[in-house]
Amino acid sequence: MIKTPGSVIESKKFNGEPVKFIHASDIHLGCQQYQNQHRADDFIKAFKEILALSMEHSVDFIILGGDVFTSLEMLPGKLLEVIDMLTEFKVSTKEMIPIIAIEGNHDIRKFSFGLKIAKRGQSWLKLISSLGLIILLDGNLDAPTENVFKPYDSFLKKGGKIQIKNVMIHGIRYIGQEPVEYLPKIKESIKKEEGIFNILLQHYGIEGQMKNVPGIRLENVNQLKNRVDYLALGHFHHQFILDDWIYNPGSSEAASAIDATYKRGIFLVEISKEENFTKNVQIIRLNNRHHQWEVIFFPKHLKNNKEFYHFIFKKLELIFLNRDPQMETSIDMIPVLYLVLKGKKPSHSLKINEKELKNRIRKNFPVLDVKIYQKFTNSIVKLDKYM
Ligand SMILES: [Mn+2]
Repeated sequence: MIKTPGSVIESKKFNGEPVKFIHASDIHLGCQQYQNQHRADDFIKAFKEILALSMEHSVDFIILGGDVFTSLEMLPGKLLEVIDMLTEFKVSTKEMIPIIAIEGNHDIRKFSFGLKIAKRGQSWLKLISSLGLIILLDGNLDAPTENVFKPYDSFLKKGGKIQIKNVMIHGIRYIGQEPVEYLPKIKESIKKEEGIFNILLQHYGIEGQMKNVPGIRLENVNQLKNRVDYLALGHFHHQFILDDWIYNPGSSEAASAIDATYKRGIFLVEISKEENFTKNVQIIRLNNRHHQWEVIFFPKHLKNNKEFYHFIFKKLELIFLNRDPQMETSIDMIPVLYLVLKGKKPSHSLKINEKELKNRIRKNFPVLDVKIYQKFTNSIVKLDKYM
């Protein structure tokens, strides 16, 4: 069977053969965390792992729920790495695993280089879609309902839906954090066809799944339920599954220190049909760099720099005493260290130079980078809620 991304693959009924796909989101390619080059590579590495898993499990397609790129600013070398990786994937899979994506708020940011963009909508995803490396879906909400989800045209590289085996994937780019007003139209535009499993790819969260982050209320999104078999979300970096039909995998790499504490990963989904469709959803945790949180408690006021460094280094030596010897040999194995300083604040004469402290720790211990949180009891900074 000849199958090119973009073509509508033959529509035969499920004959017991299941359809498999990977649902990932929020890869944030181009993220330059802590201005650390190796950290930037971690995001590309996470994408690479998703591609490798898709081959290992022989999936039929991959869906990405937006925020594939973190911003419009990206170094040419990094973009080339992404293009080379996708080209190699396309060749080695003989184009049998199409990657289907939508644009998230980060992909189509309002600002670039600190300036507001006059014409919003440019994205790196559009660029790699025009190179034929991914299928970018974007339903047109301004069109009449029958034309919102036009079948993907692989020549024009445009469309709102694509059918792979008996799965119809619909997608619309980011349209706001709470796009409730569009839901009735989206519902009307999705056809429920006998023997077809409907996926809707969207970039928003569900209210209550992350504290203080806006999202759609579950009761509102429920109106889509009789048209959509699998609502594939992106946006919230925290993983959640609701009522066995709403799925959000979370970010692929930790795009912030808080992300590192969330449950995140990807979904490997298998759909089969006997009487009705059955879904088997497996949660896969990606092999991300380790994020190590350590707390050092100061039982008394330390008076000078020498005492301060001596105290911290003695504690760190204990912490890293039983480290995996592999850590020393591979830059991929060493963690990002989040160091929380608690207890009695060192006396005023001692000024903590965080930059110097970080550099000295990096020089002496197997850590990729260090983030320091000063949470002394008499400091005015409030304790983080997740500590
Ligand atoms: Mn995101």
